Amino acid sequence: MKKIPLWGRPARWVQLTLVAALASSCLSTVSAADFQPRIIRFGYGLAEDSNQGRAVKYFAQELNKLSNGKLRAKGFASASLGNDNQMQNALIGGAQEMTVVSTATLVGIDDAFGIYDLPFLFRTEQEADAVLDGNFGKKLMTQLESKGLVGLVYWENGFRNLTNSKHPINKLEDLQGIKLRVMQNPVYIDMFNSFGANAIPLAFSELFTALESRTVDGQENPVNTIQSSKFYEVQKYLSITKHVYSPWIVLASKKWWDGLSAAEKNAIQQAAVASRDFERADSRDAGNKALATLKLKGMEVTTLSNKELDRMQERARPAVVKFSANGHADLVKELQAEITKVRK
Ligand code: TK8
Repeated sequence: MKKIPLWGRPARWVQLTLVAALASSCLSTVSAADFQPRIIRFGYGLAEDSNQGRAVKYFAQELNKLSNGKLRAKGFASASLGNDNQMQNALIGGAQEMTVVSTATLVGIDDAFGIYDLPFLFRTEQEADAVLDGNFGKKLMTQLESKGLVGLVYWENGFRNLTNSKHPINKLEDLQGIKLRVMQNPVYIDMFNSFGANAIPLAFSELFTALESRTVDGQENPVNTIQSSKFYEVQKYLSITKHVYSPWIVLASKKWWDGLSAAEKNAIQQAAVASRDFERADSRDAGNKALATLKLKGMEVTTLSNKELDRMQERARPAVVKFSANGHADLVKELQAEITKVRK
């Protein structure tokens, strides 16, 4: 039977508008039912005015939009909820909802996370993005669930460089006897000891004071962090070594996550992906400017030659061999194969 319209066939744009209006009203009904008002405590180690702080803020804004204002992430900067390890444990226990930490500091929970710290692994940020966002990075993230953590995305901490207060470092031998703070991770300890430095593991939250009081002579971190943590106030020499590409990982408490609705989980995932893209672009942009700023602040910058970097890589080989031998040989091979694939 032929339908007789009550009025003339509506113009195409009217049809489209009606469909859009209907769709959005459905969406908002769904979200009203599926989102509970929640405050999400999102702790992080760096200053509010850092690439980390800006990305946490961006995440909070995105999540706010995606949940119609129901899910409110509140950032806690400068390790005010605890250092990386303490926050991981707070997430596992359910006392805190979210954090972003260096993957390197996860080794106490899953020692496979030492893999990203093997020296001179990635050559470019793009290689790192492809491996971290691909199957390899996802697999490692998934492993964390059995430990009580949900990995959401990787952000960029960045290529790490050396600073110290003693003298310029132009070659491997210049590191001899330098008391160098490293992250609490055996790969770093082995690596810097093999370079001849005296590696001292310490939480990031204690680092500025340790440098200021000269408990340690130096440290290593990306230029963005050297700037946002004001290390230029207590460190004179910066050496561009890019010895490790260091990822950050955004984590949620599994205990908390399991109690969320599908819509809430979905919104958090989506906001996390958006924050990842924002953070990487922002970090790279800030990184390009940071070196000039650090020079203006009085730092003396040296860039190590490729020959010296090759020597460092060679010298650090035992750290790689040891990590492999500690039950990670297959994982190392798998990662090397991934990198080769990405490089082609
Ligand atoms: C911040 C740390 C920092 C890391 C370090 O909490 O400890 O040196 O590079 O970014 O995770």
